[in-house]
Amino acid sequence: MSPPLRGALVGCGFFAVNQLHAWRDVPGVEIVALCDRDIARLALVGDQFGIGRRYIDADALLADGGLDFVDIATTVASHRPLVERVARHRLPVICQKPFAATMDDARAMVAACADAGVPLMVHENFRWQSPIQAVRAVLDRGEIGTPFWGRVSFRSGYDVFAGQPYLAEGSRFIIEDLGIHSLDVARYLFGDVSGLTARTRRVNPAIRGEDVATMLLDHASGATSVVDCSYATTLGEEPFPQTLVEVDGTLGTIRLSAGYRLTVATATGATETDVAPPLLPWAARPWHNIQESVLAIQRHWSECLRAGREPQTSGRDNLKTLALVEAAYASAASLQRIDPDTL
Ligand code: NAD
Ligand code: 89V
Repeated sequence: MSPPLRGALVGCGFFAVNQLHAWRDVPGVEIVALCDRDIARLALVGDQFGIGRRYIDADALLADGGLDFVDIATTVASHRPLVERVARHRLPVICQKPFAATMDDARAMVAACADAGVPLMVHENFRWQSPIQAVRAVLDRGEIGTPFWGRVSFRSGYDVFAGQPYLAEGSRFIIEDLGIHSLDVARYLFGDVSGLTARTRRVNPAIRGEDVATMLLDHASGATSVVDCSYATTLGEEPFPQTLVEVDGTLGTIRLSAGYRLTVATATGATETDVAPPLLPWAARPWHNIQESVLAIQRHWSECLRAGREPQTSGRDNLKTLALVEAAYASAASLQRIDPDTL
């Protein structure tokens, strides 16, 4: 059996705890070191997971070596300096979403890792949620023929600011933080995008950025999709953090509805399946859907690293998702349709 892959995790905040739990469940991977500039957070998380090698500075972590990859779970402002530093040490690297605040920063990180000859994966996990995988499996089996229309929808009134207070502070909010996942799911299900039109609104007066976005995507395949997201939507039953999906194809339809119900309808009838994600032992509702996808993407990373394969959401691939985020903001500002390839 090959020796375990030794990883270091940089950024021990709110979400990193999920990543650390998930790494414990990925066979052949061991997180051997932690880094956070907040010494109290470093101690808390280090003690929780029994990880002794602890650093407040990523340079010191990298200088000490003994690593096979680095997993960056900090917020966006630190992504470029950290990824570039890891690339200088010629180590494979994972970077949380949003990959970058600008396309220039994202391209620079992709180039740094390519020049160093190391793999780079963006932790874009929503496509790895088992209900989304179930939708993709129906498409791949050709059951509904060729998709010509779709909708990827995330509408909620959940208080995300309690766990992630920084989300209330930026001039950009829902597209950059959550819509980025929905746009990636739309790419995953319907393919790359040739044009995007968006409208945004801020409903919650206590935050700076937009909390509602509606986007119309022209896919290169000829399909059209609507990607809509809101954190200003009060519903009878709070669906957070479910992504709902509708697909109309030439031979039938798919509906991924609230409560993780998947309905596939064709000329021969309709079937309804429960595609609820499992509740992992360390997971907690309602986050278990996201938590399971963290395990799935990290398992994918370890398999790709060992096999020398490019991960699905490599830095190179994620440039296309990030371009949709930029296109959405540009379209909302100009009220024009934007071709993401021009950004
Ligand atoms: P957080 O603020 O709770 O944690 C970030 C941690 O990184 C903090 O402890 C901070 O001290 C540390 N840090 C920042 N810069 C550093 C640096 N240069 N060196 C060392 N430590 C540094 O943030 P969070 O809510 O955990 O979010 C982290 C990232 O995860 C964000 O990019 C967020 O968008 C993303 N996120 C992803 C998902 C998902 O499903 N993929 C869900 C939630 C958050
Ligand atoms: O998944 C995320 O990126 C989170 C949340 C679901 C709260 O938007 O920030």
